Amino acid sequence: MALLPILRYPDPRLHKKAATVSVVDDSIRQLVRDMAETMYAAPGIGLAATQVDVHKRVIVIDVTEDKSSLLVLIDPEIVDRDGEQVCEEGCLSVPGIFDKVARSEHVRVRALGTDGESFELDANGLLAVCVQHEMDHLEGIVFVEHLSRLKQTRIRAKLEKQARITA
Ligand code: GNR
Ligand code: NI
Repeated sequence: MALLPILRYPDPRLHKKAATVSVVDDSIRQLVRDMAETMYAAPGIGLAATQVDVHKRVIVIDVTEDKSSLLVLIDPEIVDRDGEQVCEEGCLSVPGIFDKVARSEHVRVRALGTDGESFELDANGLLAVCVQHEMDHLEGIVFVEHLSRLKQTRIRAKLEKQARITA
């Protein structure tokens, strides 16, 4: 097991597009274990491989209060969506920044599990938000890119200043 370092916005590596996995082998299962450990330690409710500088389509999520239900999505695709919800989002790659983003209320996702088998999942509410937030990461999109250009500029300046102080 290993804790992986999490990239911080505005790192350009957060904008890389992740590659399809197709074959779930032991190296992918090891990545999933390390990502789960990193997510729980952070703590966060989700983590995309992009955030740990691995550009493969792998996501871990656990939205339960007691951290009892790890969900692993490999090569996820949204096969259906409806409705709209607005949720206050945060991101482990954008520490200290929280803002409202509009997402679909419901998504149906098809993905591979750690056994390499395809399955489908219906997600609503916070789980649906988290799935969409993590799938954005795999496309190189950080949640702040859903905000106004003015907010993005301010957030970038704030995090660049923070990075200079902590460097
Ligand atoms: O821990 C996280 N919390 C969160 C809250 C509202 C909407 C989305 C999220 S995901 C985030 C972890 C993270 O950055 N995943 O990429
Ligand atoms: Ni995030």
